[in-house]
Amino acid sequence: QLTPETQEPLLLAKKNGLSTPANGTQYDVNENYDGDYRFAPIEEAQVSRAMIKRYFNMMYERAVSDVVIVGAGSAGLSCAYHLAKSRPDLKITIIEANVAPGGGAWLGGQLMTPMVVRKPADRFLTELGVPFEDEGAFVVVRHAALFTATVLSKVLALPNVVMMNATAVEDLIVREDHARAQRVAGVVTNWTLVALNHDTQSCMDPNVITAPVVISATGHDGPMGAFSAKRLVSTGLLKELGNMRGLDMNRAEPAIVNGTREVVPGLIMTGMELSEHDGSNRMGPTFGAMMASGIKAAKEAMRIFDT
Ligand code: AHZ
Repeated sequence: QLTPETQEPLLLAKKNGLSTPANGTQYDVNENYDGDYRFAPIEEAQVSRAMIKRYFNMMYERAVSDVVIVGAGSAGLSCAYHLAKSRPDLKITIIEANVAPGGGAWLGGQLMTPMVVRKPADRFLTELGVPFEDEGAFVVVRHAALFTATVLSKVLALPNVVMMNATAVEDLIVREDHARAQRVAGVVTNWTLVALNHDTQSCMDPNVITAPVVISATGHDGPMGAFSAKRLVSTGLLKELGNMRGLDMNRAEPAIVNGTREVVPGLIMTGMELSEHDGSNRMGPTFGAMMASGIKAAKEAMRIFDT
């Protein structure tokens, strides 16, 4: 049956002397690489609508989410994987400012490819099926991108997860609960290209997504990093930033994992953003704490939903 959507391209095609077969038609296709490769025909507008319909339906549906994860670096993605697998009933929406998700986890340290993961966080690699070399106290993944690409592909394949990349969280929704206490109740988003241009254009208002749980995983301070930690200070919900301290792998990794928590009602913080919030050390190029902190953040979110 022709819907207006399928009918219109047909009319258009006829007018232009082209013929676009309706859905269900047997197409004259040919997967022949010797000079006769033939694609099924298409109207350009069908491509636009195939994307627009799905993307805007997704935005419509996810305007009310159960969990928003801000930032798809190693901590945010580890969190998303554990949470989405453990709670398939939760609508998990990931907002990533960059076009490419993955944060700093496409490389190890100093732009070198191997990724070091201290034990026992290697168990997460085993769960994902990422191969590694065992060096005793730690393991090494041949290429950091092998971890990032694997966790990213597994997260995106989960039916309860959606990701909007090239989209920045530029504010938090902060409401008063019955006891007049402040709680984070969602995020304010904009296309990143817009978020970066508020000083050059007037009135480019954002969009909102409400969620009872927001998990912030925006990394340490940088052009966009430590977003929620900094916003908590400017909204008066946090007195001051702790500021990330110098490198000490042995202190930094357990501090990040054990410090992963709901820092303000409705807002869980994970990964290196916590070092800015709490004033803990950085660990440099060891990624076990990012994975374990992400998993802990997922457990914190489940605890909130269970109480
Ligand atoms: O683009 C950012 C990145 O992908 C994204 N992000 C930041 N601000 C955002 C915003 N809205 C949406 N306002 C935003 N997305 O957050 C992601 C952060 O990833 P990351 O790799 O920077 O942080 P992480 O905590 O997952 O991993 C940190 C890895 C580090 S840093 C470090 C050190 O400096 O010593 N050591 C390790 C292991």
